[in-house]
Amino acid sequence: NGPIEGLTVTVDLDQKKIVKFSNTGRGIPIPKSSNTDYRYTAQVKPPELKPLNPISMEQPKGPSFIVEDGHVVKWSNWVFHLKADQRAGMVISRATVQDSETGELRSVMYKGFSSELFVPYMDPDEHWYFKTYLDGGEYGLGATSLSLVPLNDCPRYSYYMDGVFVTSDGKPFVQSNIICLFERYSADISWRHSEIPINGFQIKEARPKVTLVARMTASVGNYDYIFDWEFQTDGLIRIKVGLSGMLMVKGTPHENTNQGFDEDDISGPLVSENAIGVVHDHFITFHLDMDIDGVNNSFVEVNLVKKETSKGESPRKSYLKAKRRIAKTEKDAQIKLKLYDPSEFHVINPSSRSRLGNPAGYKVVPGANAASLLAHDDPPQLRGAFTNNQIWTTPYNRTEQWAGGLFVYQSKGDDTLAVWSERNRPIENQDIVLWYTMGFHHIPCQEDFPVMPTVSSSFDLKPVNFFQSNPILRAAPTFEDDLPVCQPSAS
Ligand SMILES: *[C@@H]1O[C@H](CO)[C@@H](O)[C@H](O)[C@H]1NC(C)=O
Ligand SMILES: *[C@@H]1O[C@H](CO)[C@@H](O)[C@H](O)[C@H]1NC(C)=O
Ligand SMILES: [Cu+2]
Repeated sequence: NGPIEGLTVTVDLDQKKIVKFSNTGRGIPIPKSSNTDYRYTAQVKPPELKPLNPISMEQPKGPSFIVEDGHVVKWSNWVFHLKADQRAGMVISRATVQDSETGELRSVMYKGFSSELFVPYMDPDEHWYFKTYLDGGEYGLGATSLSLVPLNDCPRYSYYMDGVFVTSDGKPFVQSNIICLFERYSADISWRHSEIPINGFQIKEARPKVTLVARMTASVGNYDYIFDWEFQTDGLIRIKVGLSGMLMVKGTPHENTNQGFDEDDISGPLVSENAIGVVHDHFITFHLDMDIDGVNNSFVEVNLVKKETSKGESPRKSYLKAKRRIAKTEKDAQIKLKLYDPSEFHVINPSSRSRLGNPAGYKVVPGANAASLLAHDDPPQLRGAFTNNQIWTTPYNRTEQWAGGLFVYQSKGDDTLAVWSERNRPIENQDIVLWYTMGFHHIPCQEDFPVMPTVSSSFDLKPVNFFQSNPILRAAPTFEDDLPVCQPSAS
């Protein structure tokens, strides 16, 4: 199943005619298929590792969440609506969290989903230049989703949800078990503090972290994407994307890097005999319609500015100061991430104030990221221009949901987030949508072949002056008696 390199047939679908036939790949062998079967049942050699003892998380009283009407999830202090969409994949809407003082449900996000996924390959060759996919609009992150594998994709006690989609001829169909919902205990600590004993008096406090995860995967051709929305009791939402599956490889006459192999002549590293892993990027853009305590919100950049002291003022020469700037219009909220000029990015409700007068907010906390370095006038980058910034904020507009445009097949980039944002509309104290793009540069390596171990990145939506104080201060620790030690059942 290796590539037949250098063979491209161009078909005019309207005329149903082959309009071009190009075969420049003579002399490039088809890579051997040996050692590429990744099915467990097809393995002939023993596993690389001694198998680990069985491990799982037990929930003797069952999970703590409930799902009402098939979609409304209630867990701990969270209530939200969860569904699968043919194009966006998983959609979280009307996410509300309980106030830690009053118990009242407060709005955090009206709707959040992955709006587009852009994957440009870095090879200008006649057979490769067009491999610049918009996987959301061209294939669909729900349409390419298959039933999850119990115990391996999702743990025991998961709740599975179906997607109700439509075929290309307009008939409805059910894609079963494509979302799973489960509680996660990964032996992490949600908070702790201990104090050095003074007069024999010691304090040691620690709380375990248990979270709720909604997961959906997409198998878009060769690649697999794993989308997680993870909810924490401290109000944080972590959005994580994992990449696995198979590389799209390019055939090459080379079997190894010894003979006549010139890195400058090829578009990526050799990952197997006669197969190159072409360098490429992945960008996933999220539409996050934040509604912090209501629809009218503002985007605030809190910039850390370096200050220098004047002579004799202090033994210190420099320090940092946080400076807030409210974005008035869209262009004030076009953000390129910078390590040496850092900022926090808050969405606040200026009319919802804490007892101290701080506006209630959530901040978007970027994780590992990568920016698109293609020329802005490169045709694929025009179509993927929503990756020109990592963060954008637009006024809510129901026809501006899809960052690459509503119709992306053969699009030229005239209906992208970059085009909408160029209008520079007012965004202060309005119903606004925050857009965050997560990016990966992928220089393949041998370990990525034949199937890649998962690579992932995430970003957080984290409360900032939303609660009056630590919202899980009064959470109970776990005691020995809370956890039965499970024994294997007698056979
Ligand atoms: C939001 O602000 C708009 C003006 O920008 C106003 O017309 C609307 O009433 C406000 N909505 C709420 C719920 O406060
Ligand atoms: C809403 O979006 C569409 C498509 O971008 C645009 O034509 C329209 O002008 C927008 N409306 C407003 C009020 O910005
Ligand atoms: Cu990749």
